[in-house]
Amino acid sequence: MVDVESALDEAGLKNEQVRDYVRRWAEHTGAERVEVVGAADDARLIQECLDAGELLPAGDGLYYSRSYHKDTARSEERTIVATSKPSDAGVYNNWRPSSEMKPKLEGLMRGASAGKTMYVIPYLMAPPGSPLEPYAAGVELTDCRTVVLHMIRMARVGVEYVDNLTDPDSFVRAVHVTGDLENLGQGTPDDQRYFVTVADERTILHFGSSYGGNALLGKIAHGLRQAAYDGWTSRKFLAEQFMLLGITDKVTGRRYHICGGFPSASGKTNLAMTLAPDALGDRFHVEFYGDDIAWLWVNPDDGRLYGMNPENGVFGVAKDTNEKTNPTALDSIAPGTQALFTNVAYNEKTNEVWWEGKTPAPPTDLDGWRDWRGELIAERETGVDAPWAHPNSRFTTTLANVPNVAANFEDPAGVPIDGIIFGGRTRDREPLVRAITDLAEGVYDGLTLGAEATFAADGLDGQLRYDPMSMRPFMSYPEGAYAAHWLKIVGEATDQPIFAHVNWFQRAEDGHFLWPGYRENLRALVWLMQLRNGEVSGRQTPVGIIPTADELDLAGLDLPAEDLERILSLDIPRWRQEIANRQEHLEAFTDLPEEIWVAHRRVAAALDAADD
Ligand code: GTP
Ligand code: SPV
Ligand code: MN
Repeated sequence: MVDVESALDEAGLKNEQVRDYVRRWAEHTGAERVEVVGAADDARLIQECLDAGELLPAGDGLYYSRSYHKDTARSEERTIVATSKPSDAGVYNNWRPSSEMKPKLEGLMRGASAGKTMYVIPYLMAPPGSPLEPYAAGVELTDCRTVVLHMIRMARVGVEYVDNLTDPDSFVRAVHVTGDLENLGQGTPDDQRYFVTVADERTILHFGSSYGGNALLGKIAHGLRQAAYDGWTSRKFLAEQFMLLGITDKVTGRRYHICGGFPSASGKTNLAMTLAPDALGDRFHVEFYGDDIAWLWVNPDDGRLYGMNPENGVFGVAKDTNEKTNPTALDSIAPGTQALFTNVAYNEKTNEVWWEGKTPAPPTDLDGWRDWRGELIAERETGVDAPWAHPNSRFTTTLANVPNVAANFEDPAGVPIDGIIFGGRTRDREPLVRAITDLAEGVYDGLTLGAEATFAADGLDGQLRYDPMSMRPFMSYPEGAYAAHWLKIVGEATDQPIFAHVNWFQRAEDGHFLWPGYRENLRALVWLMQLRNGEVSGRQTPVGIIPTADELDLAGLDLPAEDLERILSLDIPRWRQEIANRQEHLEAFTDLPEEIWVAHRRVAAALDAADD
């Protein structure tokens, strides 16, 4: 029997409820050792991973790992929200009774960590002192050492976060057991993996993966699914897959904060880390707060909606990250940052890493290069042009490494939100930006966010699907109640944010993007803030206010006139078709608030009345 008591004593972990939980799962999983970890253990754990071959050196203070080749993304169909209440079932949350799922997971996890170390990771998903701190503490148990290194970067980690809880029982119990990855039948009818959030017990049980959101349980399992459920049941807050950024107007001194949802792998990290385009750089400064999760609540002192990023790091898509698209991301993974790379290509002789889009063409000297699966590139058969890096390969680094991170990024007070934006990969129909000033219509717009699916989820790419508020894979309670909760929380704000829908991904018939995207996206956000201030008025359309060509600051941008015209206009017949799809999409949700239907009918009627 493993000596749990000494491990807990040695770490100074005093919380009796946490100790009970660790004891129970150490025994259940059959782990051989128990080790409590904190951020200060990082260097030692890195060295242990290097010694064991779990990490490879990727330059000074940079590390590389490969995951099992069938374990490279979130698995949506294996992800389940379980509770004791059938009324918690929604369209997207794959609800199952907890009485069915808990025994199943306990069965899979029994004895499954035999011979391994069980790491105990006490963490906090909030800046310390946040008003939402009571919902932010958790303890992940994992039998995978590289998961610990990722958690140390993505969350605030240490025993202090669970030893001083006002209610010693108010932490999320998050158990991760890797399982025998080579024998789990990933993607077959005999799939053994289960990723379950038992939301009404604040317990997360994930079995069968060591990748990303399947395994770093503070991130989306707690930070999104559990937190969304907690925010709803407490009636206090929203937890959304949103980026959060600040814009300072250096001329007027005004600061704006914008948050917003884009489905997975659709541009949150890139937008949040963006720099102003050179031509606008003298006037505007962009600050980074968060790239994947925002928790939102109303501050009763000033009646404004506030937001904060509960994470401590970035788990960013590597593909197409380069000097031009995202220079701040490159700085955040530069030598010395202790960044981790997963499933990119790796040169075993030079220790360099590469991914598609890092440079315009792959390295010409193939010597030493292996693809994400570990195969030598030089030995590929001719004609094989599979990507060197997995399309969902990632880098992991801390917020503090991002050069334009906001000075107050850890301020527990959070920041007041001026704008909420939604955007997906949509190759037609959606203009560059359309602003919405009505709350119900803004929420309606979020609920009807649609996008092409991406590689961030197993087996999906390119299909069009609705992804409400970019929360489809993270939804934990029924969509009707979710919409009502949005109306309630944001409705409590006396000074409400403006909403907008943006699209950086519209394409011409020949396939080229009509808008250059990346840093240039700031131009649409600046216009939105000017609209909120009443400095521009735009053009009212059936689906919101669109900028006129002369309102948009296009200084230094060489955009073909016909492309500009396309992204600032509406294809009305195409929009009328969309309304029929939306009707069907929304009808699937029970108890959708009447305000949302009113907004839908108003938009539909305005489109019917519009000229083609
Ligand atoms: P998750 O971490 O999966 O939630 O993704 P994300 O929403 O943070 O997406 P990210 O910013 O990492 O972008 C995903 C992909 O979209 C990357 O390959 C980017 O290069 C690409 N991308 C981001 N912004 C733009 C843009 O403005 N235009 C174009 N064309 N591509 C973009
Ligand atoms: C996403 O897929 O939206 C991510 C990566 O941010 S993961 O943590 O794997 O969910
Ligand atoms: Mn995400």
